[in-house]
Amino acid sequence: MSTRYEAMVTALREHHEQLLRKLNIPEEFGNGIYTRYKNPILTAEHTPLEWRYDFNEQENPFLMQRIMMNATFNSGAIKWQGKYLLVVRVEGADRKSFFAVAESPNGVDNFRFWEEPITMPEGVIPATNVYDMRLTVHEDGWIYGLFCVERHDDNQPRDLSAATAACGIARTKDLKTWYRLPDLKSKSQQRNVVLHPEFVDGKYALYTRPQDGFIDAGSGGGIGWALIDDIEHAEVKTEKIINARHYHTIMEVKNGEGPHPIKTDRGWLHLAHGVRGCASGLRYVLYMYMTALDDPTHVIAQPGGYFLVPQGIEYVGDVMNVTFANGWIADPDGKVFIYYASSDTRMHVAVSTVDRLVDYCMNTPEDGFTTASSVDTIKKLVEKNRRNG
Ligand code: M1P
Repeated sequence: MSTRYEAMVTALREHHEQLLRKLNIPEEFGNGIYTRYKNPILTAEHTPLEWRYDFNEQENPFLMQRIMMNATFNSGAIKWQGKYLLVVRVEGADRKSFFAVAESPNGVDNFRFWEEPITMPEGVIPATNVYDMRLTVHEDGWIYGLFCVERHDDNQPRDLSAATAACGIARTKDLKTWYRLPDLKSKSQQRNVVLHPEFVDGKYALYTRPQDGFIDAGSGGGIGWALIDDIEHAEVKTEKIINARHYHTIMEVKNGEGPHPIKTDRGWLHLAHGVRGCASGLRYVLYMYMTALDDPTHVIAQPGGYFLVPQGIEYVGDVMNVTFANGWIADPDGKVFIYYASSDTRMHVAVSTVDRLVDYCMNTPEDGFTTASSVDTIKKLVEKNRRNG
């Protein structure tokens, strides 16, 4: 290698290393519910240089990127052997998404990708694109990854953007070798399907999101629930809506379960996304709800409005005005790391605790669905504060 080339490579590696080692700082003066961290935890620039550059001077004399990366977003999360792991949706410049593991020692910075992306075995019908994995350590002993598999809709051969969405299912013991199971059978298209961590009535339980088309949730109604007899041939036979959409709310157009819910003494804590339309397009925000411990389909708390929305630079990206979460980690000490993506471009973290999130769910007023009701709720709080001096 020439001295000139060696200097170029060294500069590139140093620059990359600086980015990977950058410490993250909590933001001050938050909302008391969670603390956001200032820097994105993963961007396309965090992906390994070996995925992007050919370091052979003869074959790549200009030290060009041979394969460009576009985004790192919508990541599943798991605490694994003491490390905070994300199974990241990495998207290349060719628009194909793939899964890759990134790990951090503390959950807020120093995330590093494992050497190679995950090789996900193909299903019976190979997919064009796969994304948005939800990880579940199930009581059957496997770690499951449920994700969206996208294929061209061959019923519309002349429309090159017509697609179908279904739920892909894979399982692993070490996050390295994955075993693919048949895709979830369902009468409707499905995205945002999540495996509940426990058996319910002796069956596997899924949070579903029935949808009319690839984009359109339409008559689907909201987040559904289905019990599955056999995870190796999973089929939605009956489905009930457990978290419905409403007119003039943050989830008027669509919603979808985020990661699997966290079990607490007071019930299951759920994180989800809600979508509404506005003049600039769709707005994706995060919201929470809780369900009963003995019946994960029974909603016991539903704070009104959003929980987390894009702020500042988070508004900007490939798909503007989007926050999306499909991974969180609850530590044994009660700390909760909420991993969210902004605008289909980069990953962030916000930190809270189980106690704070339960308090948020139990004590945030519900949406009364009208202006009059919202004003009434505010006035009640003002009056309460007046009485308390
Ligand atoms: O572009 C925003 C999100 O759109 C889809 O989510 P949903 O199915 O709820 O509309 C997904 O493609 C998701 O990956 C993406 O972040």
